[in-house]
Amino acid sequence: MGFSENFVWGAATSAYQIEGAVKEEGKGEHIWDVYVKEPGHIYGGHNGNSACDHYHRFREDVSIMKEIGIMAYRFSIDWSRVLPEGFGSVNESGIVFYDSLINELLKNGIEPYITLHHWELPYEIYKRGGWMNPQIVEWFGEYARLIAERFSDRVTHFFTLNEPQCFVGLGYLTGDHAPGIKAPLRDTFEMAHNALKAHGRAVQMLRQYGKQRLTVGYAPTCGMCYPETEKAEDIEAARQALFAMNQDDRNWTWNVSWWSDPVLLGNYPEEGLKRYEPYLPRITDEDMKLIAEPIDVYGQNIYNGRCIRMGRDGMPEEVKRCEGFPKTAVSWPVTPEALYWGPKFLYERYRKPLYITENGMSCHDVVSIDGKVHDPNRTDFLARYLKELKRAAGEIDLRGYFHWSLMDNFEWEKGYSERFGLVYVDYQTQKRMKKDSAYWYQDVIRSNGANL
Ligand code: GCO
Repeated sequence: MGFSENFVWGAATSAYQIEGAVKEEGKGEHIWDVYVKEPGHIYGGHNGNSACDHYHRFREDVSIMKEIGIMAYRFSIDWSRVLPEGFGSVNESGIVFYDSLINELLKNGIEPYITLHHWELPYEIYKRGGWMNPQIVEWFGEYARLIAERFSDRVTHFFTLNEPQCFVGLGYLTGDHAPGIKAPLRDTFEMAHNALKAHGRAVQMLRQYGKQRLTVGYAPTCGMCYPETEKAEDIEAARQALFAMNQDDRNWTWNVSWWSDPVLLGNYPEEGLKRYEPYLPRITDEDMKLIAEPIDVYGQNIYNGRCIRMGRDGMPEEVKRCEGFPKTAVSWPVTPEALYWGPKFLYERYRKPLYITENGMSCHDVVSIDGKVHDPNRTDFLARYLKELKRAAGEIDLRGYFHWSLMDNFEWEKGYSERFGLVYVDYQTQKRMKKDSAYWYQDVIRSNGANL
């Protein structure tokens, strides 16, 4: 077995992390444009004002994708670039940019996959309560309608939300991301509920205003789990741990089922409804029907996972990592098993065709004395992870894999200190350079993973 013959090999980015041009041609402000201005929020005082200057260099970036053989490109639309206030008047220059990007991709035989929201919340909507304001459901729906009306004649793949766990959890629980608020738990559940309703409303509007049959998905992330051994009890322990609620309420957003059961099964998990009862908003049957608007595919961003075994007490327990456990430059653990067990567990529960919408790692990439960027850690990481994914591909309906990221970019609160790209970016000159891993990935794509 192996990857299906029409398996999609792609790469992913997001608007604020690569575009730059934050004040150009009518773009409105979003919460990250504001958040980066405050000292102390971003490593080194970095910001996305120029980023990778993709707004002006997108044609060059598309040609690099073509050279690598990338089949699909997952990018996000900056909501405030096309709707500066978040609603109301359209910024036609913003539309022209995404129009040109889509046309360039199609001209080069690369399939566009649009993410509607990758954390770029318009500041005018934030000022009106943002995710706390139930009106955001309609505002997000109207935004989705605009995108469907303008681009669905050429784009048929859409993901609604990227990682609500992050934009709610890091934005409003820990405050490590924009807008940097430590909100009351009660508020974060209200925001989460509104975000899920907004997802459902966007699905409705994409269906209603789509110019053709669209494939609509959703791209959450999670704290993945994998079993210490392949003994049945350890596998069951890992499955239970993956879909259980987080034991620390102040980190509640890092679970899968609270964010995906409503979308794919039509209900919040019972365990959460009990545990979080003191913090829950009013939840109606109508809300749950909207959230569960049928989607076609499920995305998941998987970077690593926790190792779980069944404890003597019959409860799942996490296995402590040994000293010197492999980790990436950003100190994330290297756990290839997560890319077999994650897809397997998720497909078992949701029975929905799956994309890995993000996976990759950060390295201390530099231009070597020979003028090349050698990143053996990344090719080793990818060889291990994709081998595990290939095993999953033989067992579930696995549609595609988007490497995070196409190119080095603005890594949120870490600024430009972390490099995740297949393509090296010199931020002073904006020169791009394919790393060794880009050539390796090219062979994976050409052989459809036969070389793994
Ligand atoms: C995320 C975001 C990406 C990150 C990437 C590396 O998953 O956090 O979708 O924007 O840059 O994951 O952290």
